[in-house]
Amino acid sequence: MTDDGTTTGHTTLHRVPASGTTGALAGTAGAAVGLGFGELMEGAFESIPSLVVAVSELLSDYTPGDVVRFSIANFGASQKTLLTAGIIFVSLALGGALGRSAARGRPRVTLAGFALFGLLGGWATARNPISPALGSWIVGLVAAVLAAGTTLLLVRLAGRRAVVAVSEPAVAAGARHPETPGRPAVTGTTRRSFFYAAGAGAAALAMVGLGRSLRGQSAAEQFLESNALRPSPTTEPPAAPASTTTTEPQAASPTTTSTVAAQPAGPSVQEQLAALDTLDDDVAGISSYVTPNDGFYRIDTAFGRVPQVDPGDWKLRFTGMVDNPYEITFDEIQAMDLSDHVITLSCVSNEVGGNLVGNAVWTGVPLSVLLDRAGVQPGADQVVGRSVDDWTAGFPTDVVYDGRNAILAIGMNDEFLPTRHGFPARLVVAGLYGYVSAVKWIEEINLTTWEGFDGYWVPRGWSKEGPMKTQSRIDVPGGRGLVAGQATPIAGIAWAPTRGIERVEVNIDDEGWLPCTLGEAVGDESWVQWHRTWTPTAGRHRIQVRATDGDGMTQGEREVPPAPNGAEGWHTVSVNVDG
Ligand SMILES: Nc1nc2c(c(=O)[nH]1)N[C@H]1C(S)=C(S)[C@@H](COP(=O)(O)O)O[C@H]1N2
Ligand SMILES: [Mo]
Repeated sequence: MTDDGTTTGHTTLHRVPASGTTGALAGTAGAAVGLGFGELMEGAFESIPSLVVAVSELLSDYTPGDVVRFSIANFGASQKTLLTAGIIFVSLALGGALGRSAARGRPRVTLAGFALFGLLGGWATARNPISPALGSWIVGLVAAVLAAGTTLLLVRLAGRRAVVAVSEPAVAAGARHPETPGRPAVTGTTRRSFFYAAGAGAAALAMVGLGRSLRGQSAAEQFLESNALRPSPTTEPPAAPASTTTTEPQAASPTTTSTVAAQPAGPSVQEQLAALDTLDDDVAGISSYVTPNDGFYRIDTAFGRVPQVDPGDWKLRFTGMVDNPYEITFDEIQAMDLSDHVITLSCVSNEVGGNLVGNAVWTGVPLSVLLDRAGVQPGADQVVGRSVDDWTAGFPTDVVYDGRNAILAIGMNDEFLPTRHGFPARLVVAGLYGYVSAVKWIEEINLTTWEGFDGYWVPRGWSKEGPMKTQSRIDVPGGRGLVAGQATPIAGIAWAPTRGIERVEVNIDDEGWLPCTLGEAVGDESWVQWHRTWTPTAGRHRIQVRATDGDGMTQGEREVPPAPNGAEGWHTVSVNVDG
């Protein structure tokens, strides 16, 4: 009793072990401090991902194929947010359980638990291909020490400050944990330990905030801020008077042969786009012909901050079954002959009617030119791209040489690639889903055999080959605001790279397929906009769309889910028309 209580008059200030609730509170706060430390380190060191992010990546990597296959998208934004939130929640809850153990007099369980946490965090961080191994382990272990230390300290503080009025006889009788007299004091203790835990929680949040503020601009962001893909038009010298002018009115259509005849090379993609008769201004609510970078869908396995690649250090290596393995720098690529291509990119996870699709002007170098320089050996029938974050995708070598655009892109819609879309360089292969081709933040192109390697999503249940299926989507009408007797557009987009779209039809209330008007498009690798005017009657209506590709194949009615090789079916919308 001597070190547990001091006698003051008729009562004893008695030390009571922290209650379970208090312990849980302490453990939760401890876990928060550990996680907060991870955020602080992420901000302080560019190559260290946050612990939460690292564990998210770990879990997503080891998610069994079946789970991933039937999940909505291969790591779209909402799935990532859910997983990250789940990890934070579970960490705090487990921290709470470990705190409870400490309060129940089993601090070793607490220590062991947090040590396991630290090992998991250290491992998750160390296995990230861009983080230093030793630093990662240190971060994990220090986080564990801080978490365990905070928990034990809070539990101890709660216990020591428990002021329990105990009558002398009760103490004399050996009542260590007096029940009835203890109640009011214990309530005070809980309040106080809540106060301490809140303090630790605030410290955790402060570390998160400090980490965020330390997180400076990456070299990639600095480069993007001060460099432009093309000199801005105002800095260009005035155009020299040419014998053939490309601005005469009859040259407005990109398909007129006179333009091509006047310029042997043909109009540039920029010129074609400027002259293109899109539906952008004609139909309210239709997807713009070119998807702006800000609005372009993003799919990848990167959690937290996307890979930040310093273009000054970066190299792309050509390896494997090639005669001349070589590497190329960002400057060297920029000095090459860059060309523009309008290519629609879609995710295999795109549901019928979904928005994991975009159309952009990609600027880059043909992959064939780069591979020829490496000298592809006979039998090397697979091209595998690998990113700085160790994501991979493979496709047949043939597609590089079959006439479609398969490019190493450094530009997207007249800008350098945004970091989210793969800065400094990525692959874009027309007609293939992103998961088998469109490697962002690429650092290696490896030539191998078809059997020699499976890209990231293949062992996770997605098809090895991913040719894009024909899809069409209704953008408008969206649902409400329609008035009977008032003409309204039915409009959207359709795509079938590299076959192109020949025809789009809509079917209203099963009354038969009606042809739609197509907007102009730059080539068959791009989507087309389509529309048709409709004057509805009052009531509920169902609209369906189907497209026919350049090979004359029409989308079928049968519904197929995205896994394992792309969704099929007619996009259908139902609308209510007011009388
Ligand atoms: N490094 C890397 N590249 C990647 C992915 C990835 O997870 N990591 N996902 C691919 C998938 S599944 C798609 S659909 C496209 C999406 O490209 P976007 O985000 O630029 O639209 O990127 C591809 N490239
Ligand atoms: Mo994808």
